[in-house]
Amino acid sequence: MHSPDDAPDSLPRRSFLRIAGLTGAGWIVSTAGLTLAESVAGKLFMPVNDRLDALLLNPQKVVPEFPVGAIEPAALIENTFRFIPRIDRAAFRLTIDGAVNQPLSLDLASIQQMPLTSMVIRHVCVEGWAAIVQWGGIRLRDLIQLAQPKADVRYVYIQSADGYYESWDLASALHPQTLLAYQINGAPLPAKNGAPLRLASPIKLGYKQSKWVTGITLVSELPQQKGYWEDLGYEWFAGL
Ligand SMILES: Nc1nc2c(c(=O)[nH]1)N[C@H]1C(S)=C(S)[C@@H](COP(=O)(O)O)O[C@H]1N2
Ligand SMILES: [Mo]
Repeated sequence: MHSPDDAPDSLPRRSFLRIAGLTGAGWIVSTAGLTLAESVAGKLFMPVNDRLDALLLNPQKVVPEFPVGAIEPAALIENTFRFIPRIDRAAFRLTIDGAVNQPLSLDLASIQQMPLTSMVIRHVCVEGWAAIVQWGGIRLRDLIQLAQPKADVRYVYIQSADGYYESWDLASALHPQTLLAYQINGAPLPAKNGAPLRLASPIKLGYKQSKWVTGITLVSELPQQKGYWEDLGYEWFAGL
């Protein structure tokens, strides 16, 4: 009897998972015929994506964070342009597709087994209010790396369950403080704030931080429609 760990590819797979801090069999889920672990291991043998590596390895400026005591739970104003979508958590899948070598479709359990990052940052809405918030979730860069972007990828397009859409430059999406959050102020993210998954980052204005994210598409060119508020005249980059 051979366990899957006796397979010839188990050595690079296991060592890579250890390097990435992603040990644990529970994290291995099926994605388009490959297990997630196989897709991670596959990265070892893929041609190097020089531009992506440069973005990942170049230390990006980290925004100073606040102590937990500075959190302002009452200051975060819900800002929902249409409605709060109903999302069935059991059926929920986050897709990562577009110009990638390994498209992904991940359930919430798989996402929550990826390394958790927590940060206390200031959320700034263009409408003139701000709030210090603690977000917990996974780094968007970890997901993007797993999907193995092709060399011509320059933007990330984000689709939400309420019809909201956004696009980010790749460098900002790969910033170490750009999270797909599922916790707020130490508690599970409520529906009104974007459950099960929303973007959170100290480097962009609030409207860039899509709630109810369902799809992430890596693209080389931006479509005509760049973002819900951008298409109404707001700035696209919206950096802080
Ligand atoms: N899908 C979606 N994401 C969204 C919005 C929205 O209406 N729909 N509003 C944006 C705006 S303008 C802000 S300031 C923040 C507000 O997040 P909050 O409702 O959790 O405070 O979400 C952003 N993300
Ligand atoms: Mo906003």
